[in-house]
Amino acid sequence: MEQQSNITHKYLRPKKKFPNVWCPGCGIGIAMGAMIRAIDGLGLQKDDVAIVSGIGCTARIPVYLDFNTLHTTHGRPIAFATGVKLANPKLKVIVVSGDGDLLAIGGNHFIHAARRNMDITVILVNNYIYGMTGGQYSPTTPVTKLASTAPYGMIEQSFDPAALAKASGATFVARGTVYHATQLSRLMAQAIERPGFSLVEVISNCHTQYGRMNREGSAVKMILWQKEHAVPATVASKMTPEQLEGKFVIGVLHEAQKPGYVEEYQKIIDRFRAADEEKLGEVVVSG
Ligand SMILES: Cc1ncc(C[n+]2csc(CCOP(=O)(O)OP(=O)(O)O)c2C)c(N)n1
Repeated sequence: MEQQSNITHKYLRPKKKFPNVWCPGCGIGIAMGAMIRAIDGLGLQKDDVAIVSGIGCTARIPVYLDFNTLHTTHGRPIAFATGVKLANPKLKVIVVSGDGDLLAIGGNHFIHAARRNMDITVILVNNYIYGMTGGQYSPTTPVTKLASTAPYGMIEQSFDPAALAKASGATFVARGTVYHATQLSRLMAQAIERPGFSLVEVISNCHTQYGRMNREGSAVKMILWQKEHAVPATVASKMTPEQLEGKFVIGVLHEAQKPGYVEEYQKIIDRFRAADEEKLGEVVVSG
């Protein structure tokens, strides 16, 4: 069997872009590795996959990857990904995005793509902050936590991205962490494999911005926090809301069967093609 590091290197563009922009210990590298292993495990060819991002630390992922890639504008990866998928439905289209990119400036695209059950996979690296631009708060920054734009503590309630995706119509929703990297890869593979709109939320660490301001310690300490606070979905289903207080659930959180957008769109195309062919037949007969 191929060594995991070889698998990862097979999909990187090393000469072009390395060294990378991420801080040492950043969870984004683990999330990227998990995604690469998921794609490799599914046996997809590089040309069968398109990875699309907006702007931010997480959004740098496609820059390093040797697939079809698009590094677009802030908040707009889902709009670009939708276009790519409709232009070439055979592609597996994956969006990688941060909590600011996906849920603040890009929030509307997110809910509507989920509502449409657009056939794309969204991998959200949730580090609870705008990492790249100086630690401003995002829609997932927890109440009371500090950010450069919340120096007295966050007073806004935060989004639960998984619950938001489910409520908006997503047909596969999962959550993992960069600590549980093997499980994360499995969840990503499940999401990529199935049609419809899928979300994998990845709980990650930004120790340089969020961690420093909130005195949460080193990268290692923040990643161990994930281990201590994550509860598998199977265990959580037997726990009371009180027991789950302060914890978060990992695993598959929601699955549903609904027609995907691409399938429905194709049905319209097929209907009009069939009608056109019928008309052409009439012209030939009457002529
Ligand atoms: C239209 C626009 N507004 C603002 C910015 C500045 N900007 C770039 S990245 C970013 C936030 C990124 O945060 P997040 O998506 O959480 O990603 P992270 O860096 O934490 O991975 C912002 C506000 C921009 N590039 N374009």
